[in-house]
Amino acid sequence: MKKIVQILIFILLFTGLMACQKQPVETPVDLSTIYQQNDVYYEIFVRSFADSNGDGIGDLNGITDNLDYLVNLGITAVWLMPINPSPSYHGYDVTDYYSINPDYGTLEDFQNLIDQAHARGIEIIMDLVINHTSDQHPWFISAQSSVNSPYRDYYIWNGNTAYQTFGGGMVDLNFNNPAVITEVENIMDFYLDMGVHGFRIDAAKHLIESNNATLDNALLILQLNEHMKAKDPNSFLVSEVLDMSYLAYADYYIGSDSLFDFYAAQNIWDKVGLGNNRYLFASNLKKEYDALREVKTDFVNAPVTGNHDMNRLASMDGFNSYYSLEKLALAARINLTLPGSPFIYYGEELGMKGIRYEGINVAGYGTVYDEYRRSPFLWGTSTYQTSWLPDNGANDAVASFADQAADSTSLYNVYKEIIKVREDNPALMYGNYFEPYVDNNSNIQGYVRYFSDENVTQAVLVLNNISSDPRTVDLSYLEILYGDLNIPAYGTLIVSIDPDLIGDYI
Ligand SMILES: [Ca+2]
Ligand SMILES: [Ca+2]
Repeated sequence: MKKIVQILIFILLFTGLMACQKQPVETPVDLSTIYQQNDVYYEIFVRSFADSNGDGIGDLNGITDNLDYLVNLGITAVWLMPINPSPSYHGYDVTDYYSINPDYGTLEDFQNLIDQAHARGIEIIMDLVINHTSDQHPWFISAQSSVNSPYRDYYIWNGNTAYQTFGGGMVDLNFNNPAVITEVENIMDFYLDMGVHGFRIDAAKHLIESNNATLDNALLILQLNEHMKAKDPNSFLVSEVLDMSYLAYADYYIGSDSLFDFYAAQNIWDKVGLGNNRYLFASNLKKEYDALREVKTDFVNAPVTGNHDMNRLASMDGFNSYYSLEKLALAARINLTLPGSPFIYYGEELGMKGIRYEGINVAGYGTVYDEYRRSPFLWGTSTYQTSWLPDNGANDAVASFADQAADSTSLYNVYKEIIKVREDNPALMYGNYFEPYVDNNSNIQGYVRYFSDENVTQAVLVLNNISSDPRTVDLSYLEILYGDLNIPAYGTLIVSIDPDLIGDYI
């Protein structure tokens, strides 16, 4: 008995010491195996990421060869932008849903990528581009050739002209035809059987054009998601509803596991970047989360600071001049402490720049629009460097991965550190609890995150200094998980708080 008491005292002392060293919160089980929809995502434009065979074009084997890059950064899941054959450089107009763009590799390469990623604890989701096909897809070629084609009703006709939401030869599929839904379910099954974790539904609000489009689309996505869940209950479906108002996308939680949080993104751009109405930051987000919770209590949001359809964060007004690096770092720390599964667009961790051009000619390439929002990742070494797009000098002043990895103060290392803090603290990683800090003002914007299940209960307070002056907070009695009580300009402090005393902080 005495021996057992000694052991217990030792364990208590030992765990106390561990806590002082900011070790991960101790849990009897690996929570990531329970909450499989919570990940830290990395969005990859395959053409620009890593070239394995020297043709200058990124490919699947290049990703496989660089999975350790993702592991070292802390990434646990990847969103691959379209990888099916397509006549366009971006791939958002598919000609064959069952094979791989030859520039990117083969189905065998994709299987190998999935398997190698799984071996490192990384899941893969795919872009599911189903609002439209390419007008070069065999379905459409047949459909256009004859009103008697079995594929005629796969599309939406006005006379002999097929409806296009986006133009450019992207012809909309007809989701009033059950055969089209079956085709999509078959495509999903094909890739789920290969081991993908789920899908990102492209252009979700355009799938069905009707007077009741939001509900019609949400219910269509629900049908697809239920099909997927019957096959894999842990799978993940995130819908792209490109709107800056949460009121416009909240109802898509009817069928989606997750939605990109463009409202939070816009608040980050506006409050952190431009400094507008900073005192509203946390309260705005609370309003959004409360609205989402009314549709789906266990919503898993997908916070972002940008994606391939937007000018890169480092090129945005407010982020491209004074305190640029500090603001980019704060945007990252906010994005990675919000509820859900945060997404990082490749190159954001380096502060890469890039904007849209309205059809200018680039020597050696041709006419460009969104290409420079999706430019080659900056490895800093020739190995794996992609070069399909001529360098326009926009990133001349941006340090490469090789340089940033060696610099402990780099943006890359800010990302790496805050991702680790998120993954070590269940209050940040799981659940969607979010309440604004009681003493928020126009400089300090904080929020409490909390998580509790049968394995662990934890609460943390995240304080962001959205100002160019250092701010000192009087919380010295709390355990610091990240940062310093003297919060530098655009800095972040994360402290552990007693879950029973949350009421003192909100
Ligand atoms: Ca290649
Ligand atoms: Ca449509």
